[in-house]
Amino acid sequence: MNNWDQFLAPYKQAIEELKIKLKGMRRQFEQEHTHSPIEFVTGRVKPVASILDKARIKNIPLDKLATEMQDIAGLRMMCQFVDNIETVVKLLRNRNDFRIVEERNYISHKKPSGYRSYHVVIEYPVQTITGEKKILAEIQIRTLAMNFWATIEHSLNYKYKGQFPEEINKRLQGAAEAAFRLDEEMSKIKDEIQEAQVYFTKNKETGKKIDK
Ligand code: 0O2
Ligand code: 0O2
Repeated sequence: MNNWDQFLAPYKQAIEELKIKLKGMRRQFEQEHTHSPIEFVTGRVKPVASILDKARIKNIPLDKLATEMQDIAGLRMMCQFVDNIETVVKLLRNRNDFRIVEERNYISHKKPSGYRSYHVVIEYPVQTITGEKKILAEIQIRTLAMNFWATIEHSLNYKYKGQFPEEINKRLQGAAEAAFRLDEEMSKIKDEIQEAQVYFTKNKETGKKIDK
């Protein structure tokens, strides 16, 4: 096992465990036949090349990665509606299996790029054969619309290395505004949507054909 494998092993374990735990929250809502504020959960360990890039850009010494790079382990919880985000954050605050060390609200304070999301940084204890190891992980909570925008912007960022041509920049700002309005519109018809989803789930369970 090389040094990176050794360093990243507890992060990998944390991601596996946390994915099961956070997906479990969604399953519990489903079992109770209540609308889940969580649509889906993803998780990843940051690739070594991205860790090195970020360390260089942010001047983080490699021996300080564990304390200064908070998103080596990263999870995302996607929600349908903006007000689900607060519900999810409260659920996270109530858990006893990790400690929240920081919260960053990029929804009330969106980034200049147009990025919106709620970030919760946690300290998570991983049990290893040599004892407990506490690692930092970042949970990003966002709506499907916020996720769509961030995913597209992230790929463009990769291509242009943050130096967007003016035209692309304008389009991205416009798209961020459109994603914001989409969230607003969906919130306005939330009750209608959730009623339809209950109807759909019930019919799926009973295997009945849905008449239009
Ligand atoms: P299901 O039944 O599809 O909901 P892995 O690393 O492969 O072991 P995982 O969780 O399979 O773990 O992969 P990852 O990449 O962390 O998460 C992908 C999960 O997010 C998958 O669910 C996808 O279906 C779900 N997903 C991704 N994009 C979307 C999306 O746009 N909408 C919805 N509804 N789900 C999405 P699962 O866990 O395979 O289960
Ligand atoms: P990845 O794995 O490529 O997504 P900074 O990096 O300076 O923005 P910091 O202190 O690391 O900030 O923490 P922050 O901003 O809370 O979290 C950084 C992560 O948030 C990024 O990780 C992205 O996932 C996401 N993010 C922040 N700003 C933007 C943005 O403008 N556009 C998009 N698409 N995502 C953003 P990385 O490092 O990019 O890693």
